[in-house]
Amino acid sequence: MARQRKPTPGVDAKLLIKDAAKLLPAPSRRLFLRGAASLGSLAMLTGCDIIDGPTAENALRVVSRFNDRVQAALFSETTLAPEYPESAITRPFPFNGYYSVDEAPDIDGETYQLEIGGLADNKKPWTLAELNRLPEVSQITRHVCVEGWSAIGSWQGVKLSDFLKLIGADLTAKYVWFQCAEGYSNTIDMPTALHPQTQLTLKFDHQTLPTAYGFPIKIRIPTKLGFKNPKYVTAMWVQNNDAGGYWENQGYNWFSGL
Ligand SMILES: Nc1nc2c(c(=O)[nH]1)N[C@H]1C(S)=C(S)[C@@H](COP(=O)(O)O)O[C@H]1N2
Ligand SMILES: [Mo]
Repeated sequence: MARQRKPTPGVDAKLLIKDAAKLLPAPSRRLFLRGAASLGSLAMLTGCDIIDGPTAENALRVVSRFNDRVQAALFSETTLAPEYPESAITRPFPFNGYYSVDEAPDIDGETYQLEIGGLADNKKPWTLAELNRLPEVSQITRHVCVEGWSAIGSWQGVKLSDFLKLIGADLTAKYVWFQCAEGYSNTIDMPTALHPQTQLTLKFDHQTLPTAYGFPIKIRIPTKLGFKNPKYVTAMWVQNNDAGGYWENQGYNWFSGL
């Protein structure tokens, strides 16, 4: 016998179930929708009695955290994002930010320095000239934005795992946190930071990264949604605490893998 549940004020159970299903990773979503899609089964799946939360938003956050755990478990350092030929590059590549392109940060490349902090042996700041002398890697991959568009771009830069080793970062630390010039920020987990396609990007299509796409530095992570790819990066911290990020703090999935 199904246990009767008192409705939570402000929560439309049907809508909540629909939203929650959208957040679930595909295999569990199919199972969930095929079976009795109910708040009860959602609670069983997530291990949390979500309707005890005061708001639907809280409930969705619980599902989202569950999703993060599942995705983090599925994430593999050896699974590569697809790469594409030059002819597939989207031109012009779209700009996106929480402001218009003419309000994008205008950083002076001559005086710029990338600040290093946290659990790293060598915290010497890096100039662009120094970064540009490091061995270059290149990728043509798809960028996927939660706002409903995707585009294929060409990015060049330094393999982030090589850079982390170079600065003597503690590779057993849990997170890498990025601070951006205009206040945006982002935290990624260490396995993602060490993924072979995660790049400290200095160029777009073999040219200096244009202002629109994050000059002087973007962190390109083709295994993650667009908002986990910080632009205008000014500081990088290796740390064990999760400093969150611009969208994550507003309830978006932390892991946001593809
Ligand atoms: N500093 C900073 N980084 C950011 C953003 C931003 O607003 N500021 N937007 C994110 C989002 S939501 C997307 S989709 C991509 C867009 O990158 P693009 O302008 O190169 O397409 O940047 C991500 N990184
Ligand atoms: Mo995005």
